[in-house]
Amino acid sequence: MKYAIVNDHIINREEAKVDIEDRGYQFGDGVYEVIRVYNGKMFTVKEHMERFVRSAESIGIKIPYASENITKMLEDLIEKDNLKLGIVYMQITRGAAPRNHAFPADDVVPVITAYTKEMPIPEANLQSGVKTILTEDIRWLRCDIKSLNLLGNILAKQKAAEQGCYEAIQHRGQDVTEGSSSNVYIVKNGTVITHESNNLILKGITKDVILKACAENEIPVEERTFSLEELAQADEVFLSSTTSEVTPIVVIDEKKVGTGSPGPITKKLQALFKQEIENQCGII
Ligand code: DCS
Repeated sequence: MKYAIVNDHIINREEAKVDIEDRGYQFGDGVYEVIRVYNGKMFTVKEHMERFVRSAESIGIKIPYASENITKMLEDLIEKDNLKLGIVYMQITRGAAPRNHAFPADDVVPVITAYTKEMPIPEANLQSGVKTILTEDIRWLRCDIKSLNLLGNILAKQKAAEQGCYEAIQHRGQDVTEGSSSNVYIVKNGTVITHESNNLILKGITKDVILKACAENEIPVEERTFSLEELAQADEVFLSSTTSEVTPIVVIDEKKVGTGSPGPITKKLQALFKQEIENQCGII
């Protein structure tokens, strides 16, 4: 889109430049968020801002602006770009300093950047479901931090893409963790099962919305590690993320999940998720 945020200014997108010694560029030393925009309004923005602060704090970056001020800037950016349906991408790096692994002196100022992008609701995927592959989770042990370091994730996603699949479901040995950019769930005998939010996965904001909807609608949930065997035996499988919402998974490694089409609990959760979007952002 036309504009970008760099620190506390909204500038023309073409004028936004990166210092070649920015630590985000050299080390992936920073964290990020992707926030959905429906009807020109950010969905679950408070939760995204809280996770942004938490991720930054966990790697020792102090965000130099109050969350409310950043939110206000993002709202201004969305308005200037006239974005109705899409996302905001936002990141913070530790800043630019002569290359050295250890943190630079305290006077180095973190760099925040953000921009918007139009993105439709992935209706076809929501309707029909997507194909996936399995891949070993080769990432580090702090996947709870929404780090700019995404090598493990991008290699997994690329492997999926090369096989004509939408997502890679990662596992550590026999334990399923999450997708390369999504949380993964199975449904067995009416119970929704998904990995507990610990250091091995990202605590998805979409996941929180889904689990709240389950609680409010008496859909049983188990937040625990589940195995590849349980995944193979599941009645339904789905994934969730800011951009993918609640997407049914209908194929894993070329094998059909359940009947091979989106299941009833997945569809119910899609409807509840849509309801929550409309509560926050209006009819879509
Ligand atoms: N797990 C991983 C590894 C992710 O990258 C994401 C989101 C999620 C889970 C789901 O989290 P949210 O529900 O909060 O989106 N990834 C973002 C991304 O990189 N692009 O879009 C969403």
